[in-house]
Amino acid sequence: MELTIRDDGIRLSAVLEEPEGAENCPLVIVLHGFTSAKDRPHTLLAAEAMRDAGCATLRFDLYGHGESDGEFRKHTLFKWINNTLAVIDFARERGYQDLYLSGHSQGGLVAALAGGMEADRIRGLILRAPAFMIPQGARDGELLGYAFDPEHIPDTVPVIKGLDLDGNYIRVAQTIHAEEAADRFRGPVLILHGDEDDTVPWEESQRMAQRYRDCELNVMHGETHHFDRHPEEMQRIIREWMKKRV
Ligand code: FER
Repeated sequence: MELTIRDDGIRLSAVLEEPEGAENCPLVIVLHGFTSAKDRPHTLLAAEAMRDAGCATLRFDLYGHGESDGEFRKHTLFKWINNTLAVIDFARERGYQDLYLSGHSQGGLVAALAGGMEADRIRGLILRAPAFMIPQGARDGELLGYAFDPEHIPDTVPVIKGLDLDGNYIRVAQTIHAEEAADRFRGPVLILHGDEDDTVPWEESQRMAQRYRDCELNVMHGETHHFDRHPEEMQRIIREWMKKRV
């Protein structure tokens, strides 16, 4: 079912999918990554695995991405966190109480941050290649290979050819500490990370996995940032982990 969820004035485009014959099932809210959208193949496959385990899924486009409102260059981690809090409120108003957050890369980081804020409402986290290093990169002056002076932030940050970010993206990211969010979260966490991910090093997931109280880390051999080498293995790991909780 296609939905529009409002985060104040911003319209977020979302898709709610419920598994066959399941009532009172858990709901997983699924976040995509930087420059991505809710309907990319690996995100569809991850959501499918969650439904196979008996969960409903709510995929949505974050600010400045996909079919949601907002300009790409104006997106920040704060806006993405706010979007996620609005989607959690929406899910609760719909009667879903057993809520999980899942995200890929930058969406994985945001799922972890929102999970720390809503530790009393979010049962568990499923993070795929979470980009835990963005805040430190912003403080050190390096994002996606683009170098800048972290104390004199440029107005425009050309992180990817043809795609500019506003300097406020960096200003926001510099203030964020994912470690605190991990310390606040009490539920179970599943992290999947490919050891051939050349966008986000898997060692970041290892460092954060040690920080969570209850975390299963799957370092997938030969897998890339977009889980396109062994998608069935990614699905199997998610399905098995989720099945234990439904
Ligand atoms: C960065 C590393 C990773 C970054 C963004 C990402 C803007 C996000 C990747 C993704 O979501 O796929 O330095 O800076």
